[in-house]
Amino acid sequence: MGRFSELEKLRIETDFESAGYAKIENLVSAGAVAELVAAYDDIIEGRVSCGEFDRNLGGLTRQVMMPHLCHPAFAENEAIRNAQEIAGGLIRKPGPELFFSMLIFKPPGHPHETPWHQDMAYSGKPFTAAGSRLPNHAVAQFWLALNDVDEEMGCMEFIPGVQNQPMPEHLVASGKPDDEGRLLAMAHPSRDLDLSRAVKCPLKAGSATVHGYATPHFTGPNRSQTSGRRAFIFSFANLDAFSSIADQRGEWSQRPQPAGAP
Ligand SMILES: O=C(O)CCC(=O)C(=O)O
Repeated sequence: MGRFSELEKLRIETDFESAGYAKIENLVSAGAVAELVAAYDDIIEGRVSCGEFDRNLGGLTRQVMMPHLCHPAFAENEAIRNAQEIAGGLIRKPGPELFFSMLIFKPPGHPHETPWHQDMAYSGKPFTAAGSRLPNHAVAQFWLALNDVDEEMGCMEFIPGVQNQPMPEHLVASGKPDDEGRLLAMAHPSRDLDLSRAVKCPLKAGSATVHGYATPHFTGPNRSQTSGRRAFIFSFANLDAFSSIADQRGEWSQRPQPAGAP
């Protein structure tokens, strides 16, 4: 017996397809949250070193890339196992393997937002050209809250239903354009998105959102003065969805580029 009923899987797939993202209550148990928090804090507090994978996104926000390479708790765990049950349906490919993972940590009082962007913008360097199209189901990216996260702490926000439109213009918001850790942002979010339709997704610890490669999203600063915002983010990719449009992608590589992709 898996984590998800057939009905719940169908609801998540339907939301992902129509809105570009879905919310998943209790992706993992409290026990799994406690194990992941302990591992997370080992890295964030410096007891376990991730070397050059531990950096600041755009020079601003702590981002640890591929934490499974430095801490075994992130390589195999309940979050990945449970997400795997539904990821195949989301990316339309059975038996998906983990593609990419990262931690994005916003300590108490962290002043920086993660600006509106689509993850597919990171496929090109410095960013994918405006007007490009990639199927939203090319990637399913899970954003797991490891503590309660509300709007004040910088929860995920999405614009639903625009994931099949051509990609709006992005720019390098911060960092060097050729750096893997550059931070990208939509150039004209209030012109290209209807921000009044933004849906905020506060989450309890252990719950998650999952969004596709072309779904616009944003997180605000962490205004809490007491709680850090711990997000464990990981994705599954349908590489066929990339190769099927390879000839339209100019200089893009055959493989989606996860590095830096928040
Ligand atoms: O956690 C954040 O601040 C941003 C996360 C994000 O952009 C993503 O998961 O794609």
